[in-house]
Amino acid sequence: MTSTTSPGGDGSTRREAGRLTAPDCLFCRIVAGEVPATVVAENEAALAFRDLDPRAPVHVLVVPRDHHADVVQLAAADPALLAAVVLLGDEVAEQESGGQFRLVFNTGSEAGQSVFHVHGHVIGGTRLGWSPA
Ligand code: DGP
Repeated sequence: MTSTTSPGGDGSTRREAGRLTAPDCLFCRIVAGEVPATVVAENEAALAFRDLDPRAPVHVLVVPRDHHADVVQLAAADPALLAAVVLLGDEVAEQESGGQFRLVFNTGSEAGQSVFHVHGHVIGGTRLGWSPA
């Protein structure tokens, strides 16, 4: 069943088959299997797949299956889902990076966010320097 309510508080979201989705959202399309991605871990709530443009030996994106534009909107709307995203990131890091990792949520275009479906960058597999700029 499809409804046009916007329980995420974002006028562009829709609930489809029990999931919050947004039209034309790239990561919603990856979650739906419409756009291919290399999935490395998943559960009921979230999906982890390799970044197309890796910046480190381990660079995986963790996303909630539901559409929320950024990490602040996700934290406000569904804190348990944010925790599920973080824990899936930890699972990926345990598999691929000895359990040590950086988790980055770019928030806003000035901060480097280019896809407005919240995603954490799980970065690791090497000793990381600190160079946010
Ligand atoms: P951000 O700039 O923080 O919004 O990160 C978006 C990331 O998404 C960026 O590192 C590249 C990645 N990306 C963009 N398009 C695709 C895609 O189609 N597939 C995959 N796997 N990653 C993508």
